[in-house]
Order: sequence, then C-alpha cells, then structure tokens
Amino acid sequence: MRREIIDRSKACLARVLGVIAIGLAAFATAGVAGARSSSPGLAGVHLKDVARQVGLAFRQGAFRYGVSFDPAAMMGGGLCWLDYNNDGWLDLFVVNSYSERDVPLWEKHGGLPRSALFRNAKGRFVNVSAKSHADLAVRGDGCVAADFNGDGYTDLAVTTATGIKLLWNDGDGMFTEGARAAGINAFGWYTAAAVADVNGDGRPDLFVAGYTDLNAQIPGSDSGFPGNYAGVRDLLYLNEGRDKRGHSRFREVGRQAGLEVARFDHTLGAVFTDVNRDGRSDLYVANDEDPNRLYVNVAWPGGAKTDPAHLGFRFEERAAAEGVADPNAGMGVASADYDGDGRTDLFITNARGQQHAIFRTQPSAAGGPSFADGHQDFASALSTSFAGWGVSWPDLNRDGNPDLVIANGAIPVTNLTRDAQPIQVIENLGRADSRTRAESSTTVCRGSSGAASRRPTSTTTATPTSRSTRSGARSSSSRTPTPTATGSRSP
Ligand SMILES: [Ca+2]
Ligand SMILES: [Ca+2]
Ligand SMILES: [Ca+2]
Ligand SMILES: [Ca+2]
Repeated sequence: MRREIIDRSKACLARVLGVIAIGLAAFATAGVAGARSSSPGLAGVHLKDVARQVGLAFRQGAFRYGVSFDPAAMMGGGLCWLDYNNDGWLDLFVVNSYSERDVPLWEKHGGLPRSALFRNAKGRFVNVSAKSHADLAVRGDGCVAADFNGDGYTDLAVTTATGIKLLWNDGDGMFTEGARAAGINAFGWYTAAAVADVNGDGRPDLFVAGYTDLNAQIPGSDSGFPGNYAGVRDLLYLNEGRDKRGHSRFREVGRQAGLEVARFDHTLGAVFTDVNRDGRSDLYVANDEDPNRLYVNVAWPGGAKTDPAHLGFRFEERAAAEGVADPNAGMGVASADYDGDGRTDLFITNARGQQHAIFRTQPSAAGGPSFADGHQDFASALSTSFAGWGVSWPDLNRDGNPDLVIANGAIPVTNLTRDAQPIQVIENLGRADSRTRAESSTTVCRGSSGAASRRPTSTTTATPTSRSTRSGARSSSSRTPTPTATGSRSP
C-alpha cells in the first residue's frame, strides 16, 4: 500500500512544476509587480501566471501522445535561471523530456521535443533555443548552471535518463556540448545536479545524483518502484582546470571521497550547504525510499601520504548522527535559513501519505544532533495529501523571511489531468515572539490560501496542459536550479 502510494506520487511534477516555476520566475525577474489584493496572505501579494504573456511558451513533452508506463518520462523536467549573455537579466533554460513510446509520433510531427533557452529581453522572453544550440533533445531531468571553466560565461550541466550533458557557453550567444570531452562520460539515469568547490581549489566541482537502473531489476524483491531496481551510483566530478580549448576537464572521485560507500541509493535531490559553518561545502541528498544522506566535508585524515587519490578532503556520512536521515520517498530538497538564526535549515519533499522532512538547525549540544525536527513550525500549513517534488524558498513578499513553494503531482502518471496536484505556497510569518529569538525558534508558517486563521495550505491548481519537471539541483556556489515552481492561477 505504501509503495502504491509512493508510486503514485512521482509524476505530475512535470506539469505542475514547469508552469509554476516559470510563472513565478517571470513574476520575479520580469519585475512584474505583485498586485495587492485584500487577502491578508503574503501581505496581500497575489501571484499570477504570466509565463505566456512574457513569452515563456514552453510545454514539457512527456506523454504528449498518450500515457505509457515510462518512469523516466514521468519524472523528467527541471530548469535553471542563468544570465548566459551577461546583460544583467536572468535568462531561463528549461529541460525537456519525452516518453519512448511517443518517439515515432514526435518524428512524424517534426522531431523530438527539445530543451529550451529563453533570453530575457528586459522582462520579455525570446526563444533562442535553436540559435544558441542549447536545444538538447534528451529525456532530461535536471540542470545546474555554473561557470565551470572560469571564462566569465555561465555553463550548464544537464542530467538525463541516459547520462549527463555539459553545455559550454561559448560567450557569443552559443553553446557547445562537451561532456565526454571533459571526462564526464557516465551512462545511466541521473536526476539532481549541484555545484560547489568541494576541495577549495577555486574551481567549481559537479555532483550528479544517480537514480535507478531500469535494466537491473532485483530478483525476488517485494519492494515497489524504485526499490525493486538497483540504484545508480552518485558521481562527484572534481574540476581539474582547463584544457587547450579552454574547457574544464573533470575527474570522477565519488567513491574515493566517501559517497555511497555501502550501497547505491536512489537519489532524486541534492544540495550543497555548509551545515557546520566551517567554510567547507557539505552535501545533503534526498533519496527515494532510501534514507537521506548528509555528507560532511572534512580534511582528509592523516594528511597527504594517506590520501591515495590526492583529494585533500573527504565526505563523512552523518545523517543518522545529525538526525536528518529521513527514510521516506525524498524527491526535492531546498535549504534556507527559514527561522532567521543565521544557520541553514533543510526542507525535503516526500510522497503523498508521508510528511515532508523539515530539519531546523539548532546549537549542537556536545555529541548531540545539530538539527531538530521543524514540523511544529509548519504544522498548520502542511498536510500529507500531495506528493511533493520541486521545492524552493523565495521571499515572495520581501519581508526578509523566506517563504516556501512546493510543486506537487501524483505518480505514477496515468492521466495528465487527474494526476495534477496543486502548487503550494506557504508564507513564513517569521518568529512569533522576538524575545525567544536566541532560544528555540518559534517560526510560524502558513499556507498561502490566506486567511488570518492558519489553515492548511494550499493554493493553486496547476494547469493540466503543461508539463514539466523535477530535479533537485541547487548549488551553493552558483545558485541555480532547484526544481520548483509555482503556479499561478487563482484558487
Ligand atoms: Ca541575460
Ligand atoms: Ca564558462
Ligand atoms: Ca574544486
Ligand atoms: Ca561544512
């Protein structure tokens, strides 16, 4: 039963996510002012889907010609905001996908759906996908944007059901795909991506989350998807600097660095964040039906002579010890200091019927966990009715308290309309009592549907027509993509 529920939960992220993220983003970057309404929610700020209005016409391609059992298509999607042409305006890259069964029909109708790049022309968006060569035709999942080779132009890494693509920004408005030449030649289903300089050499490194090996069903397993298939190993690519062409070369060191030593998890979300504030980027990963992991970045013990791969650092897995090893169907993860104590907290979306995982940092008592359960802060705002996917912390009403946006959608996808679920916007009301500031937090959050009385969330229903997305990517160094989104359509 639980498996059933979990299975049901993974799908429509597509439709929900895309639209919403796009809507929100447009709202924010295009400078479209939020209309004030009489609603007390979000200080009267009203969210409106302006995606089409500003030129962001994008529809994710999965199941366009009919729904089939194709898990990779059920989960594809993701997006990155980046200023690819350095004009100060954030442009939008959107990952596309399609189901295998639809391929003949796509070909008959002009070709496979492609990922899209929209140039932000002062608030209006121009589709430059083909011209920029960023229009990958992939069964994509997520992306992360960062200037990997340090030439001043932001590049893109894209995860797909069959490997990783790297789009080098040529600086002239065009991109060149170069994953393989850069040493990134993994073949498999990768979902989240995140970037941070994990070894402190000044060069951004790349983490990609491995999900499920659909060719490796586990004989006799009584688990539901994905536990009845082998997990895919997570990868950590160290950036080794530029080659003659000016592109970075990467070296994969995940295993040596301590990732997934015991087993390969089914990973869907990842974020770099410095949990212990020692200046080293730590890694939190959200696993689907496997316990989530917290990898704390430490200096390699014993110095250089005991460091065979010359890493200089290592990840120590401390999720259980720190109280953050949530065992549910983790899908998206986002970090932010939501309670304003100066330390970064974690929010992880889970499947329907499960509570999302909320971990609030607390001053660590000697030997005790550094995180506390933050559910109390959200008790009035969250339910377990939806399967959560993308999640992010935009400060929607600019009061200094990050609000929370969750894209939901049922999985497995059986019907594009029926499986759509609302996007939730949860307002952060800040601390209820400033006198308790130094002590335990009393942050209160509520659903955006408003009303002064704190009611369980909810808000908007996504349009069933557009599809798109997942991924849990975000980098601490370069900010990018978290799967997020929000829809907009008044309730
Ligand atoms: Ca731009
Ligand atoms: Ca670059
Ligand atoms: Ca580095
Ligand atoms: Ca750290």
